[in-house]
Amino acid sequence: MTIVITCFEHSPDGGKGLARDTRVRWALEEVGRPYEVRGVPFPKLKEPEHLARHPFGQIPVFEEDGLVLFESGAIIFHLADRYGGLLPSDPDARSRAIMWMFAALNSVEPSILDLQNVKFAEGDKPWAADRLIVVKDRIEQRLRQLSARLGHAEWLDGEFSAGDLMMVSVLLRLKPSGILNAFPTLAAYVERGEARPAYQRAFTAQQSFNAASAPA
Ligand SMILES: N[C@@H](CCC(=O)N[C@@H](CS)C(=O)NCC(=O)O)C(=O)O
Repeated sequence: MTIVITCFEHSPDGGKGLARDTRVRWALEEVGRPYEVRGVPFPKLKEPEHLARHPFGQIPVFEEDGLVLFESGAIIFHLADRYGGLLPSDPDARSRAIMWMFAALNSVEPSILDLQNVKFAEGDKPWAADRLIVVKDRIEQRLRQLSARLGHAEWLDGEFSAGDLMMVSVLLRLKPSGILNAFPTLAAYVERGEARPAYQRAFTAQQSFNAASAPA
């Protein structure tokens, strides 16, 4: 059964690993499943062929043996649930790892996305500078709370889990802003995630894919 993931034909970040296919590639590498990649050009994202796979016309999409999944959280949970290795066997620890996946996606990622929106999509609005201050405050508050919880631990709850994979992936999106530098505990946590061989393979794969499909 071949796994196929769909990503941007040319990622807007040019292969810096910030598009959400990287987290799916990382999870696939962690659980040891080979996969193929379908690149979709930006204009085709909102066309019927892609919308049949992803109702919001986005990436990533995951396909395996007739199963089609969108939403990076759902895809990574599916991989962790089906293939093992990313969720603890102890039921309570498993629930906590899933809790951290939700925390990353629902309580940490939204303000990070707001930062990208206010910088790039809304930068020309008259209120952009004020909004930037509010959004940065919100991010920093979350990072202070997360940093306090992580403390000196290596990972969020014992062994590395899908919760860490998701949290590190979300925090990585802050890298270009430099905000993480003020949170050394979290910066070191992100570095531990990036140092994992599975992450390295995923990063290199998305980078090579982007290099190969870059316009001449
Ligand atoms: N909640 C979704 C968000 C998906 C998403 O925003 N994907 C971006 C790329 S990382 C995208 O496709 N953007 C293009 C668009 O929205 O048109 C997930 O986690 O998979």
